[in-house]
Amino acid sequence: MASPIRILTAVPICDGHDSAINTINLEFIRHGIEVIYLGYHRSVGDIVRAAIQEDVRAIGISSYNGGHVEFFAEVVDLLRKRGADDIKIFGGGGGTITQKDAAAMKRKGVDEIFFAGTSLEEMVKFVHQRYGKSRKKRERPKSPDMELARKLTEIEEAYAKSKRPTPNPPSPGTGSAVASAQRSTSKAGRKHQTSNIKHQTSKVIGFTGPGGAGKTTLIDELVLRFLNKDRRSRVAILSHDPSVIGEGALLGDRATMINSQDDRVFMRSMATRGQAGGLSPATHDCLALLARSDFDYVIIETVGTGQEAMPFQKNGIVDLTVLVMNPDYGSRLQLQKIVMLDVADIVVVNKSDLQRARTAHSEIEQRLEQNRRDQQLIDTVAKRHRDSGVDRMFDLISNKSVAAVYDRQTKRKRRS
Ligand code: B12
Ligand SMILES: Nc1nc2c(ncn2[C@@H]2O[C@H](COP(=O)(O)OP(=O)(O)OP(=O)(O)O)[C@@H](O)[C@H]2O)c(=O)[nH]1
Ligand SMILES: [Mg+2]
Repeated sequence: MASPIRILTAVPICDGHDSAINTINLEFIRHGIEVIYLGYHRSVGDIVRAAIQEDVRAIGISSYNGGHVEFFAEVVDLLRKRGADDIKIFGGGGGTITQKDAAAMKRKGVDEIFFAGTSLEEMVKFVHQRYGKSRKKRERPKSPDMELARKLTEIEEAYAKSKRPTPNPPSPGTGSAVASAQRSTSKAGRKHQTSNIKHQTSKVIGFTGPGGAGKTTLIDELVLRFLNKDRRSRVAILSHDPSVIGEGALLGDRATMINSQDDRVFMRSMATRGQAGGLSPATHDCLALLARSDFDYVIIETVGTGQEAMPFQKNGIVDLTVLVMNPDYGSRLQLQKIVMLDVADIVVVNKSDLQRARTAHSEIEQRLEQNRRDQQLIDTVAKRHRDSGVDRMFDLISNKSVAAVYDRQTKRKRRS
C-alpha cells in the first residue's frame, strides 16, 4: 500500500483567519491525506522549517489579511535557498487574492491559487493529482535535518509498503524497515550517517496520557527550558496522532507548539496508521534513528491514551516515562484501572489550576504509594509560562534525581 500524501497547512503571520483552513484540512483528511497543521500567525521561517522536517510534498497556505504576493514568494524563495524546492506551494484566501495577484504568485513559483466558490472536491482532486506521484530522490540533502527527515519518510514508507502494522516492532538491524531504508540511502547520506549519527547518546523521554491532558503544551514548556539551559543543545520531538490504516490524519501537535518553533528543535509528526496503543508501526525504527542522531534529548508523545499499558514498555529505547494526567479522570476506581500508573517514572497532574486538582493529587499519591516504587508526582500548569511545577519537572529530568533513573534503566537494558 502506498503511503498517504503528507502536506503541511498554515495561516501566515498577523493573520488569524483559520476557519477556511480548518474546513479544508478536514476535507483533505477525509480523502486519505495526512495534514500537518501548523496553525495561524506563522512566519515564513516557521513554515519552511516545519515543511522540511516533516518532509511534506507541499504546503497549503490560507491567507486573508493581505501581503500574500510577498508572503507566498518568500516561502518559495526560502525553500529554494534551503535546497527544498521539491516542496510545492498552493493556497487560497477567498476574495482577498485577486486573479491578478494569483497570476503574479504563480510567476514567482506558486503551483495554484483557489478562489471563492471553488468546491472542496476540486481542491482534494488537485492534491491527489499533483502531489500523489512518487518524488525524485534528492541528490544531496543540503542539511542534516533534511537528510534525517527523508530517512524518517523512508522508514514510514517501508512500513506502509509492508501493508499491515507490525504488532511487535523489530529491533533496528538486519531485516527491519530501518535497515532497508538505511541501505537505500544515497552515498552522501551514508557519509553523513557515519559522521553525524552515532550510537544512542540522547536521553529519550516518553510522554503519554489521555487526550487533551496537556502533553504537547508541557513538552513545549520543557523544550524552552532545555534550549535556555544550554545554548548549543538540540532537541527532537516525535509526536503521534491517531489514524486508521489507509486513511488521512490531522497531525495537530505543531499548532500547540510555540517555543519549539526553533532551529534547534527537530519535530516530526506521525500518524498511527491503524496501530492501536498510541504509536505507529514505524515508531520504533524512527525513534531509534533519532536517538542515534545528534540530539541531547529526544521526546516522544503518544496519541491520547486510555487505561491500557504503557506504550513504551516493549520499546527498549525510552529512558524515562512520563504520564500526564488530567485532574478530571473520574473517581478512585478509574485510577485503580490505569495500568500506566504502575510503570511511569514521573506522573504529572497537569491543569492543576483546575478545581479538582488537589483531590486528584492526593488520590494519585495514594495510588502510587501502593506501588512502592520511586515514582515522582508533580503538579503543573503547563499553559502558564514560567510555572514552578514545570520548573520542578525540568530539574527532575535534567538533574541528578533522574540520572538515577537513567542509570537504573541502562543497567536493566545491559542485563537483558
Ligand atoms: C470569517 C471572517 C472573519 C472571522 C474569522 C474566523 C476565523 N477564525 O477564521 C472573524 C470575524 C474573526 C474575522 C476577523 C477579522 N477579519 Co475577517 N473575514 C471573514 C470573512 C467573512 C470570511 C473568510 C472565510 O473564512 N471564508 C470561508 C472560506 C471557506 O471561503 P473563501 O474565503 O471563499 O475561500 C475559498 C478559497 O479561497 C479556498 N481557500 C481559502 N484558503 C485556502 C487554503 C488552501 C490551502 C486551499 C487549497 C484553498 C483555500 O477555499 C474556499 C473555497 O471556496 C472574510 C470576507 C470574505 N467573504 O472573504 C473577512 C475578511 C477576510 N476579514 C477581514 C478583516 C479586515 C478582518 C479583521 C481585521 C477585522 C477587524 N478589524 O477586526 C479581523 C482580523 C482577524 C485576525 N486575527 O486576523 C477582511 C480582510 C481585508 C483585507 N485583506 O484587506 C475581509 C476580506 C472582509 C472585508 N471585506 O473587509 N474575519
Ligand atoms: N486549564 C489548563 N489548560 C491547559 C493546561 N495545559 C494545557 N492546557 C490546555 O489543554 C488543551 C490541550 O492541550 P494539549 O497540550 O494539546 O494536550 P495533549 O495532551 O497534547 O492533547 P492530544 O495530543 O490531543 O492528546 C489546550 O487547549 C491547552 O491550552 C493547564 O495547565 N491548565
Ligand atoms: Mg498533543
